[in-house]
Amino acid sequence: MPRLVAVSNRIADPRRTAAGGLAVALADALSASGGLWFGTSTQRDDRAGSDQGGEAKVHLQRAGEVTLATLALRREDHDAYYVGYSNGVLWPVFHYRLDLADFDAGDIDGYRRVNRLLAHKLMPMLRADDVIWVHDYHVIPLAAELRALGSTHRIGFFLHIPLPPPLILAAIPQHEWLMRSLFAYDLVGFQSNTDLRHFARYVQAEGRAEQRGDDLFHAFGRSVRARAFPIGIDVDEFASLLQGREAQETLATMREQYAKRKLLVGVDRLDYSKGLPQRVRAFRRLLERHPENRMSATLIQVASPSREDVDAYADIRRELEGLCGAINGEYGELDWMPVRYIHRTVARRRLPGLYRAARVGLVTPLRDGMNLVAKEYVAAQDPADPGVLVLSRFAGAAEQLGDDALLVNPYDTQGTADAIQHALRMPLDERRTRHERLLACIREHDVHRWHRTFLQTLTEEHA
Ligand code: ADQ
Repeated sequence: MPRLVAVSNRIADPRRTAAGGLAVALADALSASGGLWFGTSTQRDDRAGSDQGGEAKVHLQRAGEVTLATLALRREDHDAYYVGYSNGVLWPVFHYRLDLADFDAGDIDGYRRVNRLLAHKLMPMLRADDVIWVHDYHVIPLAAELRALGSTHRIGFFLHIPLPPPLILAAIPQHEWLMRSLFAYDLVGFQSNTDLRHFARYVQAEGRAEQRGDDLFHAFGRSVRARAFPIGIDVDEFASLLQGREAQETLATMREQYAKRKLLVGVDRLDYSKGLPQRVRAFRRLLERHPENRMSATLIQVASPSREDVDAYADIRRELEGLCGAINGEYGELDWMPVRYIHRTVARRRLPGLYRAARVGLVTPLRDGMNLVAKEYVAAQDPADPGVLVLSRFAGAAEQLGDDALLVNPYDTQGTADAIQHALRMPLDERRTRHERLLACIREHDVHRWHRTFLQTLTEEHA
């Protein structure tokens, strides 16, 4: 079996359960074949050269069968590549938020420079038959940089976030260069069929690509295979976390504290793509229009701090805090607060207990590549008395779970409030039937299948 080399902006120790979605998924794939995981470090090193690498040294660490390799960037490079271009341009535009993008001409140079640097540092660590799997929007041009250094490896790319329609993508001044970079890969994977269709439309219109067969695109003198590979979770790992001490403690505490209430839960990174203010407004509308929920329905919203060095994130935090304070002020009683807002990361071992205690799981992003919280919520429910998933139609997960979750348009406050009311009132039989189908779906499309099918398709290319 060839060695797997995974590349992503951040890496994590696969032996720790603290890590979230991507980390869990990659750890699983890497431990199957043994491998190398390469990314940038959280440390800054101002002596490190840029571009070709200068003095910068890769730090190596063993973690079981996996070698973790990290590179410290200069502050200036990190700011341009990560804060500036990746999170100031690509993240908002790929989530359809042109209004939040900051097209600072300088940042693209830093983005290119860091990708070139990563390629220069990775190249000497590669063996001839390695298979390389590159992850996410921070490192789109990595394969092109590796090819420029002579790499003939099989290289695949997976985009964890959505790909917007061509006219939105075209707002990025360097859109053509970015999309052309994808043709340096052998296989490009998207979360959903919607994203794949956007890719096909873009390359046909802007790159005059020819589509050969279902998933083979030819443009810019190269061919690339593109497909949807919806990411999943490790359902059994999640179920075993639920049996653990921390999850059981959390479940018991929640049940005791909220014995007479109905809990709704939201768990997100504090990000403007997650639709948090819209969610809280819908909850407020629920209390306003359906007053029987007062003194009962209680929303626990956990929002972990994220990218606090990007301005738009400070704005969303202020807005959310203001809304939660207002709703508690308006509807709260001495013995009941409608919203508990927690600006923190909950330990992964506790999460299943929190999900299980909640009658309704609220996953209402304005746009999301997939959204693993939706799947985790389903995995944590008691099949005999399960909660109901209220899911945004704009999450990638809606393509798979849309028939049995209650789908909402998060911009529609009244519609979302009505769906929450429906969820709170749903009879047991219907909850069971819906949950059974949702669970079967997330089991079938779990994380093992995700990496197995991606890597099989990538290696078949050259068989
Ligand atoms: P994210 O935007 O981070 O991921 P998501 O898919 O929801 O979103 O995954 C988040 C992970 O972090 C989940 O495992 C969740 O349990 C955990 N998490 C989130 N908030 C937390 C909190 N407050 N406390 C503790 N844990 C928390 C990106 C894309 C998604 C895509 C994933 C995987 O934006 O669309 O589904 O990658 O491809």
